[in-house]
Amino acid sequence: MRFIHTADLHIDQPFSGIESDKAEIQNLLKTSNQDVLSEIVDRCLELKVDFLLIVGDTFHQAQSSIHTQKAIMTQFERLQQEDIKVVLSFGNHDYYTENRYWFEWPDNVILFKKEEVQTKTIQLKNGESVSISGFSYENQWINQSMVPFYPRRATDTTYHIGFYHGDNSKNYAPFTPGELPGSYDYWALGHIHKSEVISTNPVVVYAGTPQGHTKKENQTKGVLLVDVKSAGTTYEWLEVSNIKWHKKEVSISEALDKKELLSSLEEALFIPKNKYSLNIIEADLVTTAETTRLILKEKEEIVIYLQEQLLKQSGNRLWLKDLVLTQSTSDKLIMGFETTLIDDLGRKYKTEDFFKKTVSDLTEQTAIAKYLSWEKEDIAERVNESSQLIKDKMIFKNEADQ
Ligand SMILES: [Mn+2]
Repeated sequence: MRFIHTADLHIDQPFSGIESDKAEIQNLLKTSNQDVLSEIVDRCLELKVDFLLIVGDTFHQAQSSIHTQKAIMTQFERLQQEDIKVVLSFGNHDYYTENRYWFEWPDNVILFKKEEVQTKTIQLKNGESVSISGFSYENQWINQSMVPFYPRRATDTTYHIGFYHGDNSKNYAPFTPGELPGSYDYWALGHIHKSEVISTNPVVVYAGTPQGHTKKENQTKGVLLVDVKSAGTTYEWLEVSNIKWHKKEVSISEALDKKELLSSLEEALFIPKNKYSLNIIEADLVTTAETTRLILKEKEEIVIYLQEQLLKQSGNRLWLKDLVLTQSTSDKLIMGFETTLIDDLGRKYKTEDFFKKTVSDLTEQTAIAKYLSWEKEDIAERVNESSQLIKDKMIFKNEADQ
């Protein structure tokens, strides 16, 4: 038995943080989500899978548009023509309500519509069969674990797989993957957008979203191609995304003049041609205090300039989302003495007489004095806090080359 497992397509979710008014980019963003689904369907056809399993949140909104619904139905019809089934459940984003759909689902689509664990059976072309257990959301939240409702492994089908859309927080059918029946051949998880293999025996996997929509969603691996045989379950990731989010660290440690700086940045941010239609870059620039000051003065203009240059050089494949400035630690004040000196000074200030003499400028002012009085313990505490503050702000001789 062979199938593809995906989840959390969020097919009508916009991409956050891309403000280009270029028509090419606008068009790409408009069609990108649907291209991802089309790519998944291409893979199903190529690899001749038995079915495509989608574990919730196919739509970003409970009320999806006619346009999006039609696009999805069209893709599912492509699978129907090759007699490939689609097993679809609904998550917390696209929780199921019957009257929201404008079209009949094609006959090859097996829907889980109920907020209760159900088991459906598929007869495979090679004579084998599979039981599939899982549930959908009919509300935005499910506040109880659904784990207790999963049946024992079926004895009347060759295989048994389960799916679960949720996590361990209180609104999303709270569970931990370790509680799921271990006798199933595969557990297809949805809801968490980061792709993650939770366990290999049994195989329990969060597919993650196949297409990231925000800068945080840069750890997605695609969809899973799963093969289940009597000898066991194997899987591999298939990358299907169009738009790739990158977090790129760029370091410029030498002092550069303005002209050199711009060309160095252009060079450092460039990503050679790859399979993605668009690469979104969030750059973290680590540089000297001087360069940081130089860039900060005209940051907005610099970013706009770099965006234009990168688009042009890459043939509209690169989009600089932001340039975050981090000052390198080499600019921290390096002291010519060691931390022990601070401790020595601290001991001196902790003696009551010395401390009181030091703060006498304050305590001798009558308006202030009535609010200030220090017990011995207070003094020690103040001095310790101050010493720590100094240690945090500076780099000392004994730490400088660490
Ligand atoms: Mn979800």
